[in-house]
Amino acid sequence: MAIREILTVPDPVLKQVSTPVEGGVTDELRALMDDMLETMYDAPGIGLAAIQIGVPKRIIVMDLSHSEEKRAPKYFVNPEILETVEETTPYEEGCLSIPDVFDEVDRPVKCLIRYLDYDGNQVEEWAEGLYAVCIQHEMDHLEGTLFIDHLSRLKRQRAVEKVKKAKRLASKTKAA
Ligand code: GNR
Ligand code: NI
Repeated sequence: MAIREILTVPDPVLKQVSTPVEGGVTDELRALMDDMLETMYDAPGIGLAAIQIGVPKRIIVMDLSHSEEKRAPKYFVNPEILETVEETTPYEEGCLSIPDVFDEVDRPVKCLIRYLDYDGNQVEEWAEGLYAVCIQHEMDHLEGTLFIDHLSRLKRQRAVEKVKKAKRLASKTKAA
């Protein structure tokens, strides 16, 4: 397993639409998912889409357990949202690709999802609560959409400038 670099805005790779995995869940794909999970835990975050480490494939990992002792990793290959309910609710979101930026996004409170799991079995289930928020955030990544794309243009520009500035400062510190 290996920790990979997480891409941050304004990296254009994050805008790419990811393509479906073909040929099912292979050992090679599981190795990639293991790396994604390790990268996510290290960050730390509760979800990660493959595009965030520069791999434009429709793969997501997640762990909502918030506990290092009782880890509960979830893996999603070729996930689809089949249905959403009409009711929406705001949740304060963050993103590992937009460090230190948080804002409220309105999303449907429940969604029905279908995906292949780590063993390649097809799963269909309703997601709700934080699970629903996170899977919709990650599914957006597969379409090249970030949570700041749901905000006003001003807020989006401010967010990108904040990350750019932090990167400039970090590179200066390293050079000095
Ligand atoms: O770690 C993360 N936390 C989070 C909080 C609220 C809503 C969504 C998320 S996902 C994020 C990790 C990430 O960037 N996944 O793409
Ligand atoms: Ni994200």
